[in-house]
Amino acid sequence: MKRRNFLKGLLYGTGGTMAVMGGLGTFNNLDPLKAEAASKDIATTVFSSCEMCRNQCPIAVKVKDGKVFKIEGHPNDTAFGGVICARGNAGPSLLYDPQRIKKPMIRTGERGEGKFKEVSWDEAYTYIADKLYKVKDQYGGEAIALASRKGPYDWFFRSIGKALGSPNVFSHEATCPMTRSVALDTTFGTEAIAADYGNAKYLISIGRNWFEGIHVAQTRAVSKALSNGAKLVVLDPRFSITASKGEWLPIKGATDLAFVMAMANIMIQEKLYDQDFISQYTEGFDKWAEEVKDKTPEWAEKETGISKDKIIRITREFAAAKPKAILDFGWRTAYTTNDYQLRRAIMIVNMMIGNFEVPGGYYLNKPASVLKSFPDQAGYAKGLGSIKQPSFPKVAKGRIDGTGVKGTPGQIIPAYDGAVGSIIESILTEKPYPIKAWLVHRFNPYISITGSPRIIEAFKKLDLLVTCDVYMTDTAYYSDVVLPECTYLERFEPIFDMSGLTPKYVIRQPAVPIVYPDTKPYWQIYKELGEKMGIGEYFQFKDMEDYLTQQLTPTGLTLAQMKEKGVWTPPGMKAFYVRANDAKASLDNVLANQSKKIEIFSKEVEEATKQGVPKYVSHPQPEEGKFRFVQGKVAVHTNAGTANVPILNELMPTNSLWMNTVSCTKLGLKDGDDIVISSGKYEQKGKLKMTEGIRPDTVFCYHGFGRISPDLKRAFGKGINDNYLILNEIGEVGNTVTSTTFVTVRKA
Ligand SMILES: Nc1nc2c(c(=O)[nH]1)N[C@H]1C(S)=C(S)[C@@H](COP(=O)(O)OP(=O)(O)OC[C@H]3O[C@@H](n4cnc5c(=O)[nH]c(N)nc54)[C@H](O)[C@@H]3O)O[C@H]1N2
Ligand SMILES: Nc1nc2c(c(=O)[nH]1)N[C@H]1C(S)=C(S)[C@@H](COP(=O)(O)OP(=O)(O)OC[C@H]3O[C@@H](n4cnc5c(=O)[nH]c(N)nc54)[C@H](O)[C@@H]3O)O[C@H]1N2
Ligand code: SF4
Ligand SMILES: [Mo]
Repeated sequence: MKRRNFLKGLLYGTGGTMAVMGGLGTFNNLDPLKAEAASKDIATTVFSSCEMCRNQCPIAVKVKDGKVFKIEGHPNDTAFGGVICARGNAGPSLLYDPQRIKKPMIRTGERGEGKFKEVSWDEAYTYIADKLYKVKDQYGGEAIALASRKGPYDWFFRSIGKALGSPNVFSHEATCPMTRSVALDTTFGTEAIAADYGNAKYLISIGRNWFEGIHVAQTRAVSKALSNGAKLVVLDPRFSITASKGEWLPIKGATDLAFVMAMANIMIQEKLYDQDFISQYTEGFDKWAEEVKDKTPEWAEKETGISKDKIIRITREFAAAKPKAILDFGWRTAYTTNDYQLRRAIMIVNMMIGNFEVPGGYYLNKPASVLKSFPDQAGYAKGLGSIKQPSFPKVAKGRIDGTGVKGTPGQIIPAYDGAVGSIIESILTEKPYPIKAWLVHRFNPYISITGSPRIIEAFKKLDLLVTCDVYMTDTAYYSDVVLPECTYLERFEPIFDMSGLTPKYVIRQPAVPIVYPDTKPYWQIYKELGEKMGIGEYFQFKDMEDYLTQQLTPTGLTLAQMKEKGVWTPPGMKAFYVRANDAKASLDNVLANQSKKIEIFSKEVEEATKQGVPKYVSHPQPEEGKFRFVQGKVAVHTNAGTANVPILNELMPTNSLWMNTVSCTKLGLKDGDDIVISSGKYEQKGKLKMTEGIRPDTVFCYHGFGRISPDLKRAFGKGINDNYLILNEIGEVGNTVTSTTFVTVRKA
């Protein structure tokens, strides 16, 4: 394909491929021309940030006659280039959806029966407060768990649990990038490391699917690299949209570590690595060299199904492009129980080409707090303030997942995130002690954590389940109290620190007044609940404008400036890489490890996992008649979030199970057949998609479907819920495990 057509295809979707970025209208009739015509006489533009997924891209919201009619990318943000993705475009469709939850509700029937009564906010708060204090009195504060998708609401939401003496506060991270974060943390002493895709000349993706698992700035950066001639190699058992842009290697699932170790083996054999970098900045390389000594390309060919010649060629190409080459560290990194060791090995191979703190490699994010340590840059540092809070009561017991404070020997999972799946285990097994109340914010465990049937069992055992969401989700449907939040287009949120190569602050502010008068923003919900519970001292701000002002004061920026600009970066400051002009520059201000070295061998990890350097573990492969079941993102939906959003539901109302043509023929199945997928223990019905674009031993579906809440009227009962089939396993660093379940498939 010619480069220009290729790029056009990328932005607007090639034949058969759904639009990846931009271009979609936002009225229910999906007519871009109408939206364009309306934009000619706009009344106002409000700068804010998107929340159709957690990337929080800066946006320009077009408002006319008090209604949002269109959302565009923020025109002045270079990384995002003034564009948003299809989901971001669909914001107004969520905002005005009559199926949003509009009033607080308390369950009246049996759990899962769907009988609720509408109540006032005061009744809802009183009910929650009474039940929480009952649980606390009977079982202790530790019997209360809180889980949310990691985000700006954490401070407010978590304050409730911490004030009640609960150590069991969780983010969703164990279902997403946990293995990568812990790998970065244990190698570099910080997880705040990012990749400079835009300047890279060679990119290898290990399942990272930039064109469906979208982050607008990253997807654009990869597009930029490709249009500048960079080579892309994609290891994925499935032909993803990303694979279609480069050389596809249909690797056997769960064997990526063999490929990565073989790369290291070849680079050492052929002396292709950067010996100066390794000796100046790293420790433990010898132990790694020993570990990969027998991980030859011949061996890796048997494990991965990729020919040794290809592994050798790609390794040579990768090393030749050093340091502007990136072996990508992934995003949703929850494939196997030892995915963590894979992510460590990936970063070690990257460091072998010295692609750190140089353009086209990896770099430390540079927020104000980091800039302060670089004398040349300190002038640009303007750190955000935090809001005063009295100290929380001491907790009586340790966390249910056993995670402790970082730095404790044997302890590598960040306690801020924890292993969210352990909530379900604790409810069901009462080990190490039972969780009796669960507060859920902006998170849908039923769809998002593996083992959905067990999750329902767990819900049923609780004394209290509270969900705060914008929809009556599957988890909300099983809750005792449902709290309706207003959407991101109707609320303020804390200033968001989005620093990358330069510091960057982004605001979220209401574009329009609250649409459904009985919905509220989270900051108000948790402040009011706190006050009702007698723990109001943890919420020391009048309203969000006061909160934002407290945050901004130390920076010298005003709220009025942020409201007007939407995004702030230090004027005149250039992106800086510590080693850009000096390959031997000190990394002492970058590495946060005590050793101030990049730890290829880690004592801490040796103690925690017995793998001071990553070791290979061979995972079983499916026997004849069974298939490895893998999943992924689709460009027009977000995780568990958007299946019911009108426009996005219209674009893609359901998912299907991808199976290779050869396997379909063997089983006597054809495209579009109604099928039953079985993991032995659990079954899901679905439709079959016959394709050449997947390994014959693997099946795939897009995540986020198979919804059981009838109040999601558009999405209810459509498609396959992957997590219903996936057998629950918890990985080495508390991660969920989503690529090691085998299934059989038959005609329905
Ligand atoms: N449009 C859109 N964009 C999103 C999201 C969304 O829901 N929709 N979600 C956001 C979030 S939360 C995240 S975490 C990111 C996720 O971004 P990515 O991690 O890039 O996205 P996934 O689609 O989950 O990637 C999974 C890919 O890995 C492959 N895979 C499965 N098992 C294996 C294996 O063992 N080895 C290899 N090599 N490949 C395997 C699957 O076939 C699939 O193509 O996307 C973000 N952006
Ligand atoms: N098998 C399998 N499991 C997976 C994945 C997979 O690919 N395969 N993907 C994993 C990944 S990468 C992730 S990140 C997780 C994501 O898991 P979740 O965090 O559960 O998913 P989200 O789509 O982010 O949406 C969470 C909820 O937020 C709600 N929401 C949206 N806006 C608002 C708001 O303004 N306020 C409130 N209160 N709620 C709001 C949505 O309605 C939705 O119910 O799932 C993980 N689970
Ligand atoms: S990636 Fe798309 S949905 Fe996510 S925040 Fe950005 S524009 Fe919104
Ligand atoms: Mo994620």
